[in-house]
Amino acid sequence: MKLYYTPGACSLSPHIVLREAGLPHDLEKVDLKTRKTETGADFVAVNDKGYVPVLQLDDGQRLTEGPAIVQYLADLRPSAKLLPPAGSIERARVQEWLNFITTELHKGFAPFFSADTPDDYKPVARQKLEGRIGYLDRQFADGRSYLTGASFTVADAYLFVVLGWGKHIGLDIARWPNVAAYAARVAQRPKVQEALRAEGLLAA
Ligand SMILES: N[C@@H](CCC(=O)N[C@@H](CS)C(=O)NCC(=O)O)C(=O)O
Repeated sequence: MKLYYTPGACSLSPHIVLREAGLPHDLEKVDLKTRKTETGADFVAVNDKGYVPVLQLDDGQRLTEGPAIVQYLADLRPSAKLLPPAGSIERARVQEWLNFITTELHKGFAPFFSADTPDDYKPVARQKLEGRIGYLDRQFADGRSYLTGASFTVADAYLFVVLGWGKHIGLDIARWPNVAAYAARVAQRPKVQEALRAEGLLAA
């Protein structure tokens, strides 16, 4: 399997999941500005949508959309317990979080990364995003270690990555102590550190 990724982008989520699941993989870095990969390949020919992540399977098929990729990966290695069994309410809870992260948080950050966003929309977008992070903070107030309880799941990999973008837009997550403690906890996981190092985001 090969993951097309850009350092620190949402592709870091499946990257963490690959390592947490112990799945052998290759990585190919993508420059989102030039749309070229590190081998000089045209990334748009890899994914016509033009964005990471892309998971290329050994038979050549390509899977896109982060939430779909992480569930696929977790199901390849059930023993890693990154996702409860299909059909269970626990599985639906993880999917509930994945959907929240992708629509309310990931895309909540998107206006700040786009040069086309009108300046007068930014305070509106920021207020909405801050409200969503406040909701997260209230959820973690019950002392849970991870989003759905005591176990790390694929949703935690995704949330950790998205929270890391706060620093790029002047949003200090220390304002939400439970969320900040959670992010620090995930950052300590050996496989998370391994992924960060492999993307050049943490000193070797
Ligand atoms: N719906 C996609 C969105 C992926 C996405 O937003 N990728 C960003 C990086 S975090 C990207 O590659 N953006 C470049 C672009 O859209 O041109 C998913 O959930 O995987």
